[in-house]
Amino acid sequence: MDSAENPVRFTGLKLGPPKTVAAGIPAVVYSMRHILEEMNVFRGMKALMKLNQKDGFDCPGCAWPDPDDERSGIAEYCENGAKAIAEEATTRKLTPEFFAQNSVAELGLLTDYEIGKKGRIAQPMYLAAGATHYTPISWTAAYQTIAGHLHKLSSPNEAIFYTSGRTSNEAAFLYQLMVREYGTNNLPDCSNMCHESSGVALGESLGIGKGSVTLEDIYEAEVIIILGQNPGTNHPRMLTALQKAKANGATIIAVNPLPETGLLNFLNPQTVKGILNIKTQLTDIFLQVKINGDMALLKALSLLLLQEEEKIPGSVFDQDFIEKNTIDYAAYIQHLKLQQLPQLAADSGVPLEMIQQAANALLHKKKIIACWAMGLTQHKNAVATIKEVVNLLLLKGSIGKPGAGTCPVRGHSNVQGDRTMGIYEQPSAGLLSKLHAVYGFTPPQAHGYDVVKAIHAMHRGDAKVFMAMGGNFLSATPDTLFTAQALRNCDLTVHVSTKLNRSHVVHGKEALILPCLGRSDKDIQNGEQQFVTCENSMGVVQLSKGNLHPVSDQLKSEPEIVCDLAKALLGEDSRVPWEQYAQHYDYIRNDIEKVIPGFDDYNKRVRHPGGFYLPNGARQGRFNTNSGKAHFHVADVLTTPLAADEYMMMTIRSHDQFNTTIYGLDDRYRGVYHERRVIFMHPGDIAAAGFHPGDVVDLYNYYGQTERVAHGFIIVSFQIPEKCTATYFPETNVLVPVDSVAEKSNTPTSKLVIIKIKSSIIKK
Ligand SMILES: Nc1nc2c(c(=O)[nH]1)N[C@H]1C(S)=C(S)[C@@H](COP(=O)(O)OP(=O)(O)OC[C@H]3O[C@@H](n4cnc5c(=O)[nH]c(N)nc54)[C@H](O)[C@@H]3O)O[C@H]1N2
Ligand SMILES: Nc1nc2c(c(=O)[nH]1)N[C@H]1C(S)=C(S)[C@@H](COP(=O)(O)OP(=O)(O)OC[C@H]3O[C@@H](n4cnc5c(=O)[nH]c(N)nc54)[C@H](O)[C@@H]3O)O[C@H]1N2
Ligand SMILES: [Mo]
Repeated sequence: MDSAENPVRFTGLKLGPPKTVAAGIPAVVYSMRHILEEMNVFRGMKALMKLNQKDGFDCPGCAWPDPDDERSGIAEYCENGAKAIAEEATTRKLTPEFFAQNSVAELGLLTDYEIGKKGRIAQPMYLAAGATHYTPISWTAAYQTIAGHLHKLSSPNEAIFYTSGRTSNEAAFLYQLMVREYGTNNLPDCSNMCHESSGVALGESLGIGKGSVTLEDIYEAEVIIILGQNPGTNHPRMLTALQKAKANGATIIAVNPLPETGLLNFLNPQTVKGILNIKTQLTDIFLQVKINGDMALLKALSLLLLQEEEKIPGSVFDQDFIEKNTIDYAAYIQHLKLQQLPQLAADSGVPLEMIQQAANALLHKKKIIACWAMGLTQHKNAVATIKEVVNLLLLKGSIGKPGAGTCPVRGHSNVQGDRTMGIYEQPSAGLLSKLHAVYGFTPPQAHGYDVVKAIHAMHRGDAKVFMAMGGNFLSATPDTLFTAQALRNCDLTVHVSTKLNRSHVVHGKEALILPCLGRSDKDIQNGEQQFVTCENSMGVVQLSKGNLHPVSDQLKSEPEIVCDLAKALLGEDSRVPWEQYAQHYDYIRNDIEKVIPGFDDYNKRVRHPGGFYLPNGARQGRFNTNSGKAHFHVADVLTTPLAADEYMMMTIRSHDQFNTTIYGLDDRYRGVYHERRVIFMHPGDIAAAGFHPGDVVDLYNYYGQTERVAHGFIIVSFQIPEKCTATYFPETNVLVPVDSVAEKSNTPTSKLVIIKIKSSIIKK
């Protein structure tokens, strides 16, 4: 088996009933268990006390915002935030002896779970050409190695600079600055695999690639529609906000192929009611769509509303808003009228009566919020579907007013900030001319590679150096074996990382691992403690200041690493004051303010407890599109024809992981314990195919005449629609074809992979 793949090793599946309530006391117990496995009580409590506090650090978990007003003094975090901290603040570390004892080939035999548990990387490590083991290297020699390789390239466009979404604003700004002064826009990021479709759709529809709502809006909303998102696991603090909305009378509609526990009921562990076991029912209407049935469902909702509107014009739609603020309404209505309700219901997988019930809930409401995540963004027609969400909001005038709007719930804690700072392979002309005006160098104009294009470029041999500011490129990207070959083709791969991961063991001819401080670590430069800043999912910029003693004195902060590398790479000719930036981060922020709109008075405003909101046109009802109006968009429903032995597979997160970081082997809410190699199937499908729950199967994909196979998955019978299946990411990324991407956003279609399921040769 290729070391790029997770080895097939069964860990002993146990099944229980799926949970009906999320959070509550068990969540508190589980989070403490994870913390105590990794560090002593004192260090654990020290970290948790500062998590998401106004003078503390931003949770490295998700990008859900913190309340503007009161924050719980001791616990403004969730179970999975605590796990993220346990993972990062662990006192285990990887010494040079560890790397001397374990060859790269041996490390490749570990599962992602085992790799992650090894601890923090404690010193820079180098893998020489042809070597079997990583050996320690000085920081200076590491920078010289990278600079040497980059200078040898025949064009800066032969290098790729990836970013994952934990990188702070300061580090991200410096990184894109270094990369552009060096001469390329090859800045792919995790966003390309995540909310890129949201950015494209919202940009074209509403003139801003970000969501429009604030937390206050959530509290005020009359109806909240949650599509393709599992907040109980991935954004647990959102449940508190939804609970508040419910208390204010909101109706919640959940659209998902799975009855996710977090969407159903919630016990808030931070309230007396929660501790006394008094649960809040969150979802009022659950619409169990088929995978990618959302577009048909949304059209059915709009059509049902249209039928009522036509009976009494102005009673359902906000005609005033439509008239003043939108274009292409007539074309959209004409298109809607051509749709057939029974067909839409069939395509969505939801009975028409249920859709009618949801339409009734929307009928006379004007304050509607739509929240979504990967269940919408990672499909071939993702951009069109998200535009369809916007169409529905526009019909109701539910945008640019309190209690209403768009809420793409971001993933990584600073993924939105990284983009704001210019981490983008398609920079705007505005950004480039600002960089020129402020620094005096001429940035490259040609667009660079996104993630999928970067994989192809390395595979073809057109790109030869790969550097990553965080993340786990190999495991996060599609088509694992293809991507592995792409990385192996490189002359040099470099990772700035906190923890060991599979991308370190699937490497270029030479490889470097540069260990950096994490969010929870204390960052001291020039004798003074520094803070960095992050932007959350709702456009609030806040400071983040770690408070733990780093596990090794050889760790450097990301901003310092970029400054030092830039000096080695760009030398005396650089127009950027790298030396000064590394002295104190206020200098970086002073210059960010000159380049990036919305950051006036940055250093002052970000020191204000709770930070500040970035400007957001759509929030104020201004649409910065080419027409100056919000756009209705017309697109047809996309169906996926399947042969009798084919199924749709979505790749999802378990409750015990953060992307490719595996905290544990349980998926508690779904009732799956101690095993990740499972495939969720409908009981009828299991029987029809002649399988039994517990059987071990291999999964195949044949996109583009290439056979892709993932061996060894145990069938779990689950309440999932027929012909739909689910497996965990990243184990099944081998099956996601690199060329199966969303139109316009180029995001891999990780939520719809066509598979065949066959009995496995592997035994449990
Ligand atoms: N603890 C924890 N927190 C995280 C992360 C983590 O891994 N662990 N990851 C972070 C990141 S980077 C991100 S992007 C977010 C991800 O947050 P989510 O998007 O919630 O993550 P996924 O597990 O990919 O879940 C997608 C959800 O969409 C549903 N779904 C799949 N296909 C469809 C479809 O076609 N239609 C509909 N309506 N639903 C569908 C799935 O059943 C599942 O409930 O979370 C962030 N927060
Ligand atoms: N099949 C499938 N594939 C997917 C998805 C899916 O749903 N299905 N989801 C996609 C999504 S939404 C995303 S966002 C991507 C995620 O892609 P990535 O962001 O590339 O992956 P992560 O697993 O979040 O990266 C984890 C690594 O980041 C490093 N790290 C952690 N904290 C820090 C830090 O503070 N600084 C630095 N420098 N490094 C740090 C650690 O070494 C850790 O091993 O995966 C995508 N891939
Ligand atoms: Mo993400």
